[in-house]
Amino acid sequence: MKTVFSAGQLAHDPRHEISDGELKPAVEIPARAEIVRARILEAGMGDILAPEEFGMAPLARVHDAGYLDFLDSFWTRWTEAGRGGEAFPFVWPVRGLRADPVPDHIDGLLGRYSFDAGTPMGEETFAAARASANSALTGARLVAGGDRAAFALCRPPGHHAAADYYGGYCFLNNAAIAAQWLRDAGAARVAIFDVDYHHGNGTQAIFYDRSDVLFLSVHADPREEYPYFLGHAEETGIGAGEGFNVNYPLAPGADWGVWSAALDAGLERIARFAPDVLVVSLGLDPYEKDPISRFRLTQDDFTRLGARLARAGLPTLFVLEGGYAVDALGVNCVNTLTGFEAG
Ligand code: OKP
Ligand code: ZN
Repeated sequence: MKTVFSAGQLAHDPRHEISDGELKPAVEIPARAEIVRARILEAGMGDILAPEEFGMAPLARVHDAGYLDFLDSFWTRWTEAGRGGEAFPFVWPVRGLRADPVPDHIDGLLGRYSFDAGTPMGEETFAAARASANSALTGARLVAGGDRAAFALCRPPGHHAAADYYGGYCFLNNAAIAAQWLRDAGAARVAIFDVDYHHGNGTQAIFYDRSDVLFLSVHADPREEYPYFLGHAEETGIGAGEGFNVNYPLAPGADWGVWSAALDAGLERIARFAPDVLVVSLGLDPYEKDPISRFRLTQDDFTRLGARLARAGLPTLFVLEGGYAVDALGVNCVNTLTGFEAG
């Protein structure tokens, strides 16, 4: 299958993140994309294409206009306030405070348009996030044009970003933008299956009231894990979307036996939904040696994952999400994709 990736995605190159009460080295780094790219070439998996430029319109189908303005003007506002380097929010409009009116000051804007303090943002962040979204959109166009599958090598990732907030290393929701583009290109129903270790709170929120996009997620129980405030089993959708959101929270420590049972349940739900296209939010952090995660998938389990996804028999767009065991990331990613191709 073809891969879509742009060197522009490397420009977001954070130094630090706030984690465990410290300023620690960032884990969502350009080396993640480089090692995946290298492994694709080494394995001879297929061509790596540069993305096409889709402009702002497909982003605005998913994200709030004020949020996109904030991302676009962030660096100007940050430097005009006398700051440089990486920005972190520190105040949020929680229960009882007002999210409107939107503040003028950059510190207020950072809180208004984020949900965590763990996500560094710098001068090149929005440009890199746009390039990442263009990779997802180009992959979507390949699949809409008849390719059985495509791989969007997206980083920064997307699944924690909602219509009007960033967080979890995510700024633009690549999978959601691609799914909406596929709908607009004529797909009646799109399923998004999120297999990242962390719940895809942003994607869930974007499609929560809709029956045309089915969202499913297998992830660590939010009682125990980030993002803590979404991803419980009882979240099944609202209004027209009731029954079209499916969460499979698992206790930390889940191995392939436990994990693949949830995967199979999700695939059965997808079969009943009968989508035109499947979008896979491909997080590789369920890996047993991932430094920030606590599931136990092995390198061979990712091959099995790809093969099971292939059995759904659907045109499939893979969108990279998390995965922080950098040395193993290329193998785990390509195992999934070649497992799909062989399956
Ligand atoms: C993004 B993705 C651990 C800090 C964890 C947030 C994790 C974001 C994961 N001490 N910070 O879903 O892989
Ligand atoms: Zn993750």
